[in-house]
Amino acid sequence: MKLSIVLSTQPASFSALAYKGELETNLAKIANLGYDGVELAVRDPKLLDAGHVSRIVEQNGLEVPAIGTGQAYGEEGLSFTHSDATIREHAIERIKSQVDLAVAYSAIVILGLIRGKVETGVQRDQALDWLVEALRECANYASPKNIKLALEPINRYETDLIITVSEGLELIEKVGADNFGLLLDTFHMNIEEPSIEQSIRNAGNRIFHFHIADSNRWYPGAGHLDFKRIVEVLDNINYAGYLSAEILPLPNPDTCAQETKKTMSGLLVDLN
Ligand code: LER
Ligand code: MN
Repeated sequence: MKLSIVLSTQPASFSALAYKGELETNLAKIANLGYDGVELAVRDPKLLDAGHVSRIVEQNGLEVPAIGTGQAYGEEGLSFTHSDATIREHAIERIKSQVDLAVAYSAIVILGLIRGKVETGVQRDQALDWLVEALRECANYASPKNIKLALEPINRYETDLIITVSEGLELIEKVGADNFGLLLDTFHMNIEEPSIEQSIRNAGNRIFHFHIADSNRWYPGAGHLDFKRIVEVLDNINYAGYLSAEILPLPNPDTCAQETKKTMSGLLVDLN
């Protein structure tokens, strides 16, 4: 398993971002702290100079394991389950453009809040149908480009569509695409899963990506989650992807990044 941390390429209202903007400075810091990769949170690939970003990523010897896309929902209201067909279509087009961006890094494209919610006046079954339809279209688009999509079960306070790992696994069955899997996030699992350990086992090889944050969404070690056990279980199921820190920038960005690296490297070394 390798370690990464989330950096937002644009200003964003979402709070659990250790680093925002200032790519040159922040990517150098992340590399100097010993991270293997940086997860990029991108609102709209059109707002990025992708060549420039790739050069800085490469200069710092970092990988980009995944691209987060939730800001298109948070800042612009795009969603796969909006009652307005034009907005659903824009959400799909936005994800296709994220797939194109991901090709340069062989990164996983994260589908978080862009799934939307069951809107007032919309039946749950209708929302789920729109969701499955959108996911199939995006997975079909991504497949020949060898890009994987990972849907994240997100806690009940942020959405009401796919909040648990078992709902995520049911959705995978419905979508039926090999390049469609899950992103598990310890912060959400701590709220929704009866057992974090059992849910990780149930998801098994459908775990494409993994977010780490402690129970309070601070850096691992600042709350009450048992990261030693979480890492052991991931190792047991042969998870070989990234552990990506999606954490509040507290007490400040550099300290939370340092503390995450210290705690997680210690646990990963213990596995060997
Ligand atoms: C995004 O990865 C996430 O975990 C959500 O809480 C975004 O709102
Ligand atoms: Mn997350």
